Amino acid sequence: MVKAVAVLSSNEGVTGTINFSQEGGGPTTVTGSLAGLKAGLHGFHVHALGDTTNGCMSTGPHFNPAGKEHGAPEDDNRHAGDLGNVNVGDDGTVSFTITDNQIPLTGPNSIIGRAVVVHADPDDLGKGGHELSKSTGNAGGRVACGIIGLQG
Ligand SMILES: [Cu+2]
Ligand SMILES: [Zn+2]
Repeated sequence: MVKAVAVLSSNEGVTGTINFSQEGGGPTTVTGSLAGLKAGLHGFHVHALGDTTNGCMSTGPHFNPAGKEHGAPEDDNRHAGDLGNVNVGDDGTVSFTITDNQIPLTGPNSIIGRAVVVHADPDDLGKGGHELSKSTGNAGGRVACGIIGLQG
């Protein structure tokens, strides 16, 4: 079992912790809790870089080792980092579990050292018809992010 964690930081009062675990070559389980967000859907992605020298802006684009277009987690044509949306309740919090096959914690496409990013707006999953739909899902600003690091 390989485990990893990302502690989110934010200029906008958002807090949260995201845990990752993977057994052998199986899927990765992502378990998170977030607070301080506005209610509704927020895009949630793994971005390519674990660089927060310029806050969440320097974490690069969505992690995309296969060179695909932006999509939904269940799509064949998606970035590996496309984890869809999290649905925040009226109290500004959300707890969630995601299972995904494209974000391993070991091997050449490992997400260790990359970043998780929570966005201001919903991810349209590539289907919104906006000029940004096929690259970012038009999910708006980056309100919180954290670097994915190994956990014992
Ligand atoms: Cu993102
Ligand atoms: Zn994407």
